[in-house]
Amino acid sequence: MGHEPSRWGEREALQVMVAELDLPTAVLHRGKGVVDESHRRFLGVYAGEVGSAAAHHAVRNADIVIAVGELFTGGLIPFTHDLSPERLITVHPQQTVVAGSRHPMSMTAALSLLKDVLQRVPHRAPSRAANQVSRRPHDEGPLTQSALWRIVEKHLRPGDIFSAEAGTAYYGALGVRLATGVEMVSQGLWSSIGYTLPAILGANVAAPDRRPILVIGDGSLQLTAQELGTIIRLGLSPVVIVLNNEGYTVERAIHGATAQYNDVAQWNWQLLPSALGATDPLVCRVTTPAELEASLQEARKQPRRLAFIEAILPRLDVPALLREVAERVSHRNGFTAAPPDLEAALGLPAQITV
Ligand SMILES: Cc1ncc(C[n+]2csc(CCOP(=O)(O)OP(=O)(O)O)c2C)c(N)n1
Ligand SMILES: [Mg+2]
Repeated sequence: MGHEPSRWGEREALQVMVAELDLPTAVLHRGKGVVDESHRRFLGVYAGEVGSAAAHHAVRNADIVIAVGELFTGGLIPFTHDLSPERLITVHPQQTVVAGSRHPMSMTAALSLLKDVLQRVPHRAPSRAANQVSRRPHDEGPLTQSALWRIVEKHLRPGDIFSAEAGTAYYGALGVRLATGVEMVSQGLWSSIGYTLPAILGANVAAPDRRPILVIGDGSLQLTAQELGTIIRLGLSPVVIVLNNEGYTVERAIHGATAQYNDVAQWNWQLLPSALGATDPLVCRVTTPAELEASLQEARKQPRRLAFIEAILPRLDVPALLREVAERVSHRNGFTAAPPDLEAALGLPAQITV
C-alpha cells in the first residue's frame, strides 16, 4: 500500500476490504498509516532488501501482488523492490494496471471490483507476522532510540495524528506499530526538513478533535520552529517530542560522523514555548526511558495543554532500520565497503541523498 488511498479518500474502503477478506498487507514507507496495523495479517514496512523480513518474504513469494496507490518512484533503498510485472496489479486513482495492461477506472471502482473477485478466489496467507519495534524492555540507563520508539508506540491512541520528521525520527516511526485509526502525516518523498511542525499545525486546525503527536529532530525543528508560535496563538495542544542529539544524526550515519557540518546550534529548548508565547505549557527534558514514560503519561492526562518534550539522545544512536539504510547509502555513495548482502543489488544508481 502506498500513500494515494489517503489522498483520494479511499483509506476506509481499503481498510474494510483488507479486514473482510483477511488479506495480508504491507505498507511502503509513504503508505504508513493507510491500513490498520493492528490487523493480524499486517506484515510491516516493505522496503525491498531492508525493512520487514516478513513483508519481503511475502511479496517475493506471493502469486499476485496488489499494489494500491504506490508509484514506486523511490524507496528507502530505491530499485530493490522485488515486483515482477506479470504478477502485479497496481491500482491508481484513475487507472489500474494488470500484468502490464492498462485499464482506465477510478480507484473506487477498482477496489470494489477486486473485492468482488477476491471473495471468489481462495487465497492463502503467509504465516510469518510483522516483527517491528523490539519488545525488550530498555528501562535501565540513558534514553536510546530503541527505548524511545517502544515508549512512543505505547502512548499512541486511536485517532491520533502521528508525525515524524525526516531524520532519525522518520526511520524510527516506520518501526512503530500504529494503533487502529492513527493516521500519519509525514513527508517521505522529498524529505524536506522543517515540514512536519507546520504540517501538524494544519492537520490540527483541520481536525481539532484529533491530537497530533510529533517527533522531530533538533536540526529540522530549527528550520520552522517559529510555527510553534502559531500553534500557541491558536490554542492548539499537540505533543511535540524534540530529539536532541546535537545535530544531523541521520547524516552522521551516512558520512561525516564527527564532521562540523553535521553540528547545529545548541538551543535552549526548555525556554522555546514560553519565548513563543505559551503561558502554561507542559515542558520536560528527559534523559531516561522512565522520564520519557512519565512525561508522556502526564501529557496524556492533560489533553488541552501543549506538551513539549526534549529527549536527550546519543549523537550517533540511530533506529535499526536507518542503520541498514545508511550502510547501503554510504556504500553506494562510495564512502564505505559493501555491506555483506548488498552484492546482488549492485549496478544500481550511484548517488543517493537522504
Ligand atoms: C531542506 C532540507 N535540507 C537538508 C536536507 C538533508 N537532511 C535530511 S535529514 C537532515 C538532518 C536532520 O537532522 P535532525 O532533524 O536533527 O534529525 P536527526 O537525524 O538528528 O534525528 C538533513 C540535513 C533535507 N532533507 N531537506
Ligand atoms: Mg538531530
